[in-house]
Amino acid sequence: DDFEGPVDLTNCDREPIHQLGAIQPIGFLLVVSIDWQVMRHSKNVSEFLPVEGDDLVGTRVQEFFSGEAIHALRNRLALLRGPDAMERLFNIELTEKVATKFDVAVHMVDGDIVIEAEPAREKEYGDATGTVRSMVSRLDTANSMESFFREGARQVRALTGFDRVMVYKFDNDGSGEVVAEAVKSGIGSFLGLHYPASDIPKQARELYKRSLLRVITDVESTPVSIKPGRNIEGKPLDLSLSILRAVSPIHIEYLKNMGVKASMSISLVVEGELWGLIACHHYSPRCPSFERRSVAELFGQLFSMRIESRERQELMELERQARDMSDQLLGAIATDESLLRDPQWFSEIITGVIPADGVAVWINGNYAFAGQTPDTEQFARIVKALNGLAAGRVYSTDRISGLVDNADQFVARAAGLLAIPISRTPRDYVVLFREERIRSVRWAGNPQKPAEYGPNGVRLHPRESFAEWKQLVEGRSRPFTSVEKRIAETLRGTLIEVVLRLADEASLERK
Ligand code: BLA
Repeated sequence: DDFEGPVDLTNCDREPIHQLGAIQPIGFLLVVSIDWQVMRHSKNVSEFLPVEGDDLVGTRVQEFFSGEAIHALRNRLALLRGPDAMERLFNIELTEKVATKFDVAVHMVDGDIVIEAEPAREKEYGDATGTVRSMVSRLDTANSMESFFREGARQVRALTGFDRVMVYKFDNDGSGEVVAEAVKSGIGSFLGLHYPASDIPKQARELYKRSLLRVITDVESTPVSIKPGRNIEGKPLDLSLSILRAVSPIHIEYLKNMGVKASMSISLVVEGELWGLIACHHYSPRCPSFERRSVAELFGQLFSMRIESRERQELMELERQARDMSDQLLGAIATDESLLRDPQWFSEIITGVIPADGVAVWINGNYAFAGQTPDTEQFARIVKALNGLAAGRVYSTDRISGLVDNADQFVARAAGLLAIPISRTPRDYVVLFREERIRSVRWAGNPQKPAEYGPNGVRLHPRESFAEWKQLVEGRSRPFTSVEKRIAETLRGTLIEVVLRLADEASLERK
């Protein structure tokens, strides 16, 4: 799976970001065999430890680590469990020969030990678990999803001091939205902004599920290479779990174009999937200590667990509301069947559970509209198209233009729909419409400024990537979710029952 040739914007997904053969200069890296012989190392070890010469390959670690340090490392290695395990040691002495203490991470790759060390700050936490516990307890006081996300961003900003901390949530299509932000005053807000899926390529997302925190301390710093680049088997070092991993030059350019000097992101993994990131920006170089990053990472894990349980609760609440709505509909129509033709009434009841901008009802060849909908002629074409689809199921689309011609006449008002067939033949419908998703969004860059070209082309400018997102979502509404479709399906059952009963009653009356 070797990747040859230059990376450009068409093969981004293939850039081997875990094999770039370099680390950031904030620390050093050693790969040692299980008998503690150096197999590879970053070229900067001599900046941290008094070593002889600059080629350490083949030497024994005992020559520059103290016996106690090796003992401590061995003990930690014995604790490693599972394929992606890492152990951490904070504030330890690696050799008596220097006064500096180090924060150290150890993990295994292909049977070798990877040791990464960076100078420790003076002990920052008397009690790191206490810090995390109080951060989390603040989260639990939030009484809405929105304030929960905001509190999460605030806590991470208080912990790490980044200028901007965002909760970035992925959509089904991989694009994302800044759903919460804690930001230094006076630098503008990214809240509510959307970015296309390509801003975070596929392999990066895969990697972020395994390795939960990455920091880029200074976009101007020169990466330090690891030598040899390829071992005797010709393999580059797999840096997937490395805490010092140098970052893709493409992404560095993206950050520079955004004016960002340092960044950090913490993975939010919910039910085994990358749900989003806590993304942090700083407008000057910034390097939180490894210990502080570890606290942030643990906080991210607990935050993710709370997202999971809050989302589950939200779902249960929605399902309860859906049942209430069904009961309400049944009861009301039973006493006043004219309600069945009242879109205003439908709209008030249904959109509380399935948000929509307009509702149309089509019964016995009669239309009725409420809110933002296509007009009569347009709706007739839509109904015709719906009749051509598989019968007897709820149907939804976020792009009506894929269903009927000339939809551009009304997409701004109604770009997506969810149709609930409520009778067999002739088919009657209740249709929910959603407007086009592009709203006026605030943007941090200056849209009047001409696009800037960097070595990797124009698209890396965040403004360009926004333009790309805009293109992708043009003519589309916010999609109807699977939960919403399920609720609509239940509702369909209820409505069909009522419609059939009314039809029976009507035919009895005629007899
Ligand atoms: C990685 N892209 C990332 C990361 C983020 C973003 C958060 C994780 C690394 C980090 O912490 O900085 C994107 N950052 C954003 C977004 C916001 C933000 C959307 O703050 C919104 C506010 N990027 C591109 C294109 C390519 C690309 C077109 O825009 C590829 C052609 C690549 N992004 C790219 C790569 C990485 C990345 C390769 C991985 C970097 C790494 O971990 O080595």
